[in-house]
Amino acid sequence: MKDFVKNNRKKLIDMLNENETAVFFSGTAPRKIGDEYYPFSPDRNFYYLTGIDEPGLILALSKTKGAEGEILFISPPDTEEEKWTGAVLSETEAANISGIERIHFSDRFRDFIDGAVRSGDIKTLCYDSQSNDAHRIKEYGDIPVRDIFPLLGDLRETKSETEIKNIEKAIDITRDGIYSMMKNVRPGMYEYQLESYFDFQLKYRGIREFAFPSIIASGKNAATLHYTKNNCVIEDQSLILCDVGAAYKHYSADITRTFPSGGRFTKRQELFYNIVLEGNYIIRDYIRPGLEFGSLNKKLLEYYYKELSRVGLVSSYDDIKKYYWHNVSHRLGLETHDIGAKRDGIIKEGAVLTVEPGLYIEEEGIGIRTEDDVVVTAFGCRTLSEDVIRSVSDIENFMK
Ligand SMILES: [Mn+2]
Repeated sequence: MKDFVKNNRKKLIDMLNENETAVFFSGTAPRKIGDEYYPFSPDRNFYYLTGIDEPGLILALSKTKGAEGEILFISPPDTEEEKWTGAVLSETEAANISGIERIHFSDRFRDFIDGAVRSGDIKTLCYDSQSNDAHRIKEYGDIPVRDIFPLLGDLRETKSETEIKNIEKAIDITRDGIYSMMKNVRPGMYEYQLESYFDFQLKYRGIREFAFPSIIASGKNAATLHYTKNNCVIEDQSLILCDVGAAYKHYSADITRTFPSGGRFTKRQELFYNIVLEGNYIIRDYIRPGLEFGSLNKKLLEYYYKELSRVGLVSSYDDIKKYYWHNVSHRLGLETHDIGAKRDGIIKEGAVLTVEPGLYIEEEGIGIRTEDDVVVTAFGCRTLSEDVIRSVSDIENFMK
């Protein structure tokens, strides 16, 4: 990760104007209740630029008189606190992970800003408007500020080899968790009991971080897109939609597979399952650089209209939204719904996207989604989750 984050800093500094300093905070763990805190998760832009997973740090990147500057401010050691929570990151560790040479303690950060403003080295302070610590920028006085979040969106949209490898690793572990659920599901068990097979696989393999709360939705529960209660009994002959993801080095996998509780699809389930699966293939075939992001969903809706009217589910284009109302794709990376150049921008080579057509026929207790993760290549895309089985025959054979 060291070369990767060094390169990211270089690219960001190149995008700064003369006498601008960009400031990033690693963040803090949010308080839960009393003296309990939620697990710490680093600010993703800070992490993208340093590779460091530690609260209370500040990064300053600057361009002054044409020279590039990088300073990392870390927490000073606190021997009393360390007896409770362990040692904080040392200067050497911080330097080794990030490749940053100038490291100071964070109690000097204020002096650094004040001094640089007085000397004229800082004329504009750049900050990330989407950071949880964005409000802190006002603490440093009446300096002109500029929002640098859009530049990070540009940078983070295109993934490096290191990032693709991290996502692939997250996908591998996610696949094994899904397979464990397919192997162990029995009608009559609770959705959360099925979920525990996924959780076990992750933790057993050293993964403590989920990309997002797992959705284990059987029957009509699958029609609630972000169903995470996972507390219903799995009925015989029902479909179970599992939308799950491990995170590896904070890079997310996001995979959905839908399979029958008894190991065999009914004819009706198979009919709709195959329509969704074909939609998944059509969109993956269609993706290429230069397309408008929104065109992917249009493509799916055209196909759905043709197929769903053929089988008599819809009679007008408008009817489709009763059965499918989300989007077929989003960016994936350090965040599960990752940031990018523009919300409805153009698809770029090197971007990682999900492909996730779904169909939810609540009155029949059928909810289906088939979600894969792809990286956009020069002429199309490569499916990172290619080997996670998805056809009816592969799933039925596997579950036998
Ligand atoms: Mn998704």
